[in-house]
Amino acid sequence: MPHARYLAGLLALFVGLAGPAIAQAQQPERPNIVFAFADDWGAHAGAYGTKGLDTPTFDRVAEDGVLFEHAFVAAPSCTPSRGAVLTGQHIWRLGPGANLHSTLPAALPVYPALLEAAGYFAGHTGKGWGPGTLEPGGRSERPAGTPFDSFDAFLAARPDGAPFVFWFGSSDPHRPFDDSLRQAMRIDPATVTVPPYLPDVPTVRRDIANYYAEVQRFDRDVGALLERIAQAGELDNTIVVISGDHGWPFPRGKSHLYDAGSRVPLAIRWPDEAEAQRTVSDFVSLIDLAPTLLEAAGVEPPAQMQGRSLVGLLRSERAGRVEEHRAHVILAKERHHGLSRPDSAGYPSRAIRTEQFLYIRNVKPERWPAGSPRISSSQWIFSDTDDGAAKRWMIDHADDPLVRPLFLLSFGKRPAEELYDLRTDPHQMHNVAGDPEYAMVRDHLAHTLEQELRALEDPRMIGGAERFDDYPYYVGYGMEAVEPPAPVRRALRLPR
Ligand SMILES: [Ca+2]
Repeated sequence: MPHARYLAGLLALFVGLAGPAIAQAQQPERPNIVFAFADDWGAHAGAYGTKGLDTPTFDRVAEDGVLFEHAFVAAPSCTPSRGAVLTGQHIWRLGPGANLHSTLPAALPVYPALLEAAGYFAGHTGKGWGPGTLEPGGRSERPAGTPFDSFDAFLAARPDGAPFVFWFGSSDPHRPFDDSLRQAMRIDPATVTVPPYLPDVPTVRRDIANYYAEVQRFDRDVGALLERIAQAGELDNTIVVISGDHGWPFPRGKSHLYDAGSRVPLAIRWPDEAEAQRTVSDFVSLIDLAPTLLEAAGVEPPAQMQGRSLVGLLRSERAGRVEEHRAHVILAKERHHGLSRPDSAGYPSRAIRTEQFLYIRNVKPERWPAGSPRISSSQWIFSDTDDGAAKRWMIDHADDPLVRPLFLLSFGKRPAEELYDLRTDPHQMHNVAGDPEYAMVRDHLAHTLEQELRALEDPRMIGGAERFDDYPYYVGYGMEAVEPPAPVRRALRLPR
């Protein structure tokens, strides 16, 4: 916006001549920024029509602002997803930060620090960047801002008059789950929706209901936070963003590039700037948030940020498809759990998600996508999928003829290319990459993906990608070779 910049320049000149008293009077009040970030929350909320799940806070923020139908993470794994949000860059630009339990090199600018340098007061509670270890990356400050025990402590430490940027990091709805929370919240497993890639059995229903309970706890905690901001008289000058770091922790969800792993809720409320009651269907990536928040605060995003500011979209007053160029997102995975495969190898893959299609390129199809069935870490096999009731049930029943097709979708090997037609297959279960009818679509998407990855300087395209398997995994426990359980061995036709 050259016009705005010109005006800002004039203002700066005027301020320089006239002194700070005028500056105070002329400068528009900069908005506070609150980012409420759930851990493992897929696109499930009342506002999205999820039955049996009560999310009044998220729904209200969506109602008071903009609800995004097509919001995706950069990667379906905590550490890289959070690193991408903070830096506004794709995960392959984060060096070791592309992997789980890694580090985030100090040379990468993060939006809370940039806002802090511009006079904001920056802090966070709970889970910020991570899990990982900052020291090897040479970083001395926490990427999400100074840690505080509570929002009240953060507010009390804020210098008079400074706008604030606050990261509310929850550990909900991350596993392990707790039956008693579900019972206290009175969530009836009979009312949950079981997607067709999971077996519809009581154990899975209870597991989903337990997940709903933690989503509701997150929503309640965000509600209490917003109440505190309102009591402090700041809510009308606060941008509120609510989202999650990747999809739900179920088979074929977290750690996978399907929607179940990569699509997340997103609502943004920006009083007086973003017209309320709008549902936007543009494809947005959470890497767009960093440049958005910087621009909203009047700070120029650094050139290396690859996300594209949503400020224009937020101010547009339009609903549905708003900005033509937001027609797809790019997704990536390198290494999730570091003890899933021999030699700590990852499962590198890239994807492009358009309105109608999901196209995935698996770079190493000879590897196991959810982890090897012959390696255990902390008593888990298939470590890329978190341990839990649904996963265990599928392992125990892997060779049941009715379960085996679903088991193979979540835990079996995958071809180099996957293509899903979302018009007929919204849950992305029927790979049509080899279907001659889809050859043109497949080739077009493969070409578009490759072009974009090159333009975005992905080592998987331009060279140097071997290092992603070599970066250290900063976790103490070890891996051991195991014999797969009999149902798994039979389902996968593995020799003894
Ligand atoms: Ca997570």
